[in-house]
Amino acid sequence: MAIKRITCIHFDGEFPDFCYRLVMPDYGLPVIGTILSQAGYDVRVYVEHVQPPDWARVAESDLVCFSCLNAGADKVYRLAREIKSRLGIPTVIGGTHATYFPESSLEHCDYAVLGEGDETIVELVRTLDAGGDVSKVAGIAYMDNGHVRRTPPRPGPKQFDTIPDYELIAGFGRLGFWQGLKRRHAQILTIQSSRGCPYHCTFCIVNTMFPTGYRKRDIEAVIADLRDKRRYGRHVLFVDNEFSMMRANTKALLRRMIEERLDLDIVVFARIEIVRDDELLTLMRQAGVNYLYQGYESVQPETLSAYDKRQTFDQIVAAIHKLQDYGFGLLGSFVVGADSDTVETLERTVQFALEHELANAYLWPIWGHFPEQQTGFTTITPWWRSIFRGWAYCDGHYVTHFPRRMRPSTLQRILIDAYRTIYSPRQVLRALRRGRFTDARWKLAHRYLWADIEPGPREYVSFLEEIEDGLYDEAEQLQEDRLVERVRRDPRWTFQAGNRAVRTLGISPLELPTPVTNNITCVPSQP
Ligand code: B12
Ligand code: SF4
Repeated sequence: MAIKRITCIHFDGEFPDFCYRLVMPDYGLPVIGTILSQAGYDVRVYVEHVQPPDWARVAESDLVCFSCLNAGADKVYRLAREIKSRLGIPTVIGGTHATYFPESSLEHCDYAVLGEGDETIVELVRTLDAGGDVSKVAGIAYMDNGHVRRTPPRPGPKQFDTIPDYELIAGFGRLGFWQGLKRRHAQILTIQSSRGCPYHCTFCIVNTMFPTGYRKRDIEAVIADLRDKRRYGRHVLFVDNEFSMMRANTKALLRRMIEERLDLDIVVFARIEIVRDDELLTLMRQAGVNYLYQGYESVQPETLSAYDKRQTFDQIVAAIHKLQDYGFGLLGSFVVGADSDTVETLERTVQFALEHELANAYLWPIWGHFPEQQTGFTTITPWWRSIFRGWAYCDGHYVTHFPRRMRPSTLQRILIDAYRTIYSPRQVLRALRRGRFTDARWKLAHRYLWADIEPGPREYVSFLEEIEDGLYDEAEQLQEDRLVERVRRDPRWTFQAGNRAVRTLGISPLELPTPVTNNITCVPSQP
C-alpha cells in the first residue's frame, strides 16, 4: 500500500470540559504529525477545537491517524467506521485511550500505537508503505484472525527533541486578545521539557503511559521550541508531568530561558518538594513561571498514604505558604472518592482550598479503570466497583466507581456544589481584594466553563441513583457483597463489560473473584 498523504486528527471529548474554550493544541499529535512530515510524508493535522477535520482531505489520504482521550473515543470510532466503509483507507489510533484500551480501539481502527509513538509511527508507516510484516513493529496492537495481538513493548525515546510544527495544524494561528474575546476563547501554547515521573502514585497513569522513566529534553531544543511558539503568543503550559526533577538540569533550562528574555507567562506541573530549593524557586519566578499546578490530592492522611503520594498534610500546608510568599499562584488538584474518604473529607477539601487561597482548585473523582498489561491489569478499585455509561462520561467530571463510604450520587453532588463554591462570585471578589487579579480571572473563567459543564453531571446524578439503588446501607456504606451479586447477574454497567474488554480478553464477567482487598487483579493477563 503506497503511503504519501497522511491526515492526523485529534478529537475533543463529547461534552464540555475545562479546556473546551482553550485554543490549545494537545502536545502529542502535533509531534507525531511533525515527525511524519520530517520523514517525507505530506501531512495535515486537525485539532478539533481549532478546526474540525475536512472530509475532502480525509478522502484523499492514504492513511488517517487519530488521537483522543477517552472522552473523545466515540468520535474517533464513528469517523473511523465511516472511513472504513466509505473509503477503505487504513486508520491508526494512538494516545492514552489507545494505549489502555487497544481492544476497544481495534474494533474500529486498524492499528493501535501503544505508549510513546515518536519512533513507532514512522516504523509502522514505512512497514505499511512497503507491504511489510507489522508483527515486527514493536509497540503496536492489531487484529490477527479475530484476536488482538500486541507486539513487544517499545521503550520511550531517550531524545524527544522534535519541535511541533504548528503550520501543519489546519486553521491554527495567533489568537489576539480581541479576537479571543469575540470568539470567547483563550489561547495557551504547549511545550515539553521532560517525560515521565519517578513517583508511583496509585491513581496515576504516568508509570504505565511513560514506563521508560523520567527523562529531560535537550535544553537547546526546548529553547528553540519556545522561540518558535513565541510567534503565536506568550501564555505557555509545560505539559511535563513533573517539571522540576533533576534540579541541576531544570535550573540550567531556566537560566537559558531568562537569558532569552522571552517574556512568557508560564504554568508548570510541580510537586511540593520544590520548596526545598530557594534558588530553583527564584529562577522559576524570573523565567516567568507564574502558576503551579500541584497535586495535593487529599487533606486526609489515610488517603495520601493509600495514594502513595509521599507527602504529608503538614508538608502540603507549609509548601503552600512558602510558594505563595514567592508570588506563585497555585492550582491545587485533589483526587477524591478513595476508600478512606467520607463526605466530611470532601467538605474539608473545599474548605482547605478556600482557606489557603488557592488560585483555583480541581476535584477529580478517582478514575480506577486503567487495566493495563504492564500492571498485570490491576486497578486502584476492584473492577466490579466500576461504573461505565459510555466513553463520553470518562472525562474526569463524572463519578465512575462505587466509593466505599458514600454513594456515587452523593460524591457527584458534592463535586457539583464544590465547583459552585470554589468559583463563586464571593471567591472572585476575595481574590480581587487580595490584589490577585489573575487568580480572579482563573476563577471567573472556570465559573463560566463550569456553567457549561454542569448540566451533564447534574443529569448523571439520576443515572447514579438508579444503579446504586439497594447497594448502600443507611450510613452510606457500600454493601460490597450485594454489589458483587448484582454484577454477577447484570454486569452491564461495569467498565470491563461496558467496553467489551471482558470479551476480547476472554474472561467471563461471571468469574468474579470474592472481594478481599483493593488493588487486586481485575482481569488476568494474557498467556
Ligand atoms: C498536560 C496535560 C493536560 C494539559 C494540557 C492538555 C493538552 N491539550 O495538551 C491540561 C492541564 C490543560 C489538561 C487538560 C485535560 N486533561 Co490532561 N493531561 C495532561 C498530562 C499530564 C500530559 C499529557 C501530555 O501532553 N503528555 C506529553 C505527550 C508527549 O504525550 P501524549 O499526548 O500522550 O502523546 C504521546 C503518545 O500518547 C502518543 N500519541 C498520542 N497521540 C497519538 C496519535 C498517534 C496516531 C500516534 C501514533 C501516537 C500518539 O505519542 C505521543 C508522543 O510520544 C496527562 C497525563 C499523562 N501523563 O499523560 C493528562 C491526561 C491526558 N489528561 C486527562 C484529562 C481527563 C484531561 C481533561 C479532559 C480534564 C478536564 N475534564 O478538563 C482535559 C482535556 C483537555 C483536552 N481537551 O485536551 C487524562 C486523560 C485520561 C484519558 N485517557 O482519557 C490524563 C491521562 C490524566 C489522567 N487523569 O490520568 N491535561
Ligand atoms: S500524580 Fe504526579 S507525582 Fe504522582 S506519579 Fe503521577 S505525575 Fe508523578
